[in-house]
Amino acid sequence: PTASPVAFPTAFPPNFMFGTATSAYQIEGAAHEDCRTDSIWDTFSHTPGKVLHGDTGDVAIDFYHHWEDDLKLVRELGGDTFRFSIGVPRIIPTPDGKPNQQGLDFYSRIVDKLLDYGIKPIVTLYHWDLPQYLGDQGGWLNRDTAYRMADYAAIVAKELGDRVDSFTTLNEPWCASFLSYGGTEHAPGLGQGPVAFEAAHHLNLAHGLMCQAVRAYAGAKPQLSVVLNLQENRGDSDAVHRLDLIGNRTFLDPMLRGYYPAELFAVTQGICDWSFVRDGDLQLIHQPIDWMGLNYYSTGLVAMSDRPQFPQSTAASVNPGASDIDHLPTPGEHTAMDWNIDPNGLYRQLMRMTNEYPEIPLVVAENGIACWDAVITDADGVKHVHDEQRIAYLHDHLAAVERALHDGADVRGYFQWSMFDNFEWAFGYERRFGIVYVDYSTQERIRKDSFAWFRRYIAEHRS
Ligand code: PNW
Repeated sequence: PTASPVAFPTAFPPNFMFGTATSAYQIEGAAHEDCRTDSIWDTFSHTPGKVLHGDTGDVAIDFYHHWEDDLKLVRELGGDTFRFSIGVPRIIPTPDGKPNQQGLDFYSRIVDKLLDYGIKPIVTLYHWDLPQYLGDQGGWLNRDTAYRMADYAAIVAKELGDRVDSFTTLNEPWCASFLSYGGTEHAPGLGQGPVAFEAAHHLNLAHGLMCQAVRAYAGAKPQLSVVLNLQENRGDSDAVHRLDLIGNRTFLDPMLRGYYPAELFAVTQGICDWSFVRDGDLQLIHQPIDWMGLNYYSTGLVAMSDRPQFPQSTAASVNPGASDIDHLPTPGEHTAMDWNIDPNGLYRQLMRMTNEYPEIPLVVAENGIACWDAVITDADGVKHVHDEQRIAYLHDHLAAVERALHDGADVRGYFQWSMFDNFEWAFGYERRFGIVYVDYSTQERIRKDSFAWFRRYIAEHRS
């Protein structure tokens, strides 16, 4: 099936949420101001060789000091919502668990300003900046981390829950477990393959406990959600099936169904005994939620190889239990991340969720593209960024969302990643995802052409 062109009238339902997304460590800077302490990403980015060019989030786009002007840009864009995350080490900077009022006040001011502007804040509670003191105790391999994060969620819900009615527990637990504990590319970069399942289980547990904490302490009836980056692959059907089991159903099934699939235990036999799953955990994880966020960027191409499935149970691997699967070069146009562009992958993913988990409303919580953006001064003497590739990408992916809506998917929102250029994790500042360009030497903000394009798109499509 193909996602474009769209041959029917606009499908976006009333109250569809258009917006953009950001996360704390990627934009804020001010790493040691107002009592903030290190997160595992501060430690990781300051470890030589981990992040491209040795970039760190120490300054980032200095949103901590530019937030008022930056939120004016958010208002100018005209979206209904703004998705941002709370920096955990600003809120609970020390192992004693005491809340830091300066940190809470920062986010409280942001919430108030957004509400002033008529923009709905969507608060992500965990976007990867685990306090280093929890990292020192094993991070997500320590079951206690889930309980500590629930305590943190309760504090945020108490402080902001009178004004914020939409909380996301976790952003992309796959990255926070498989890329971070299985592989080496994300903090803490442990690289111990199969332990990723244990980290994933503790993240699942944190999701359930955080849902309970927010529900207990926030206002009337908070909207709860979680955001996953489902591995979207094509190619050999056995390979696609196994990667879906390992990377996707490890999160989808416990969260939405209250079980781990039996096939997952079978596939991981010999590398993971799942003894970390305790009685009652699955009931805790299986909390009612209001929507499932999906972050979609690209589609992979996979095939079975001649290698054995388990060379070494402790080998670094982002896909433990899949070492016999090859990731092939993808066809077609690629982005500055070298990710291929496949809007139909977004359509397929939305329809797959609609068919297999029909009860849960969906939100495209991130979608966007890194481009080799360049600032040029046009004849008008004004600085421009002509990012036609980004405009085409957004256009085609929004068309895929429209097509999925038309075909019965219950999609409630679309968030472009990202409002601003920012710290792109292991790729530092070289890769730019923003619709607003940031000059990192002056902190000047320059609206890219895609900003004007998305602004008009929202104005024309919101109801
Ligand atoms: C997501 N991968 O990260 C995050 O939610 C954002 O913070 C990030 O900036 C954005 O996508 C763009 O990368 C991912 O390697 C990072 O599969 C890496 C992967 C997937 C998502």
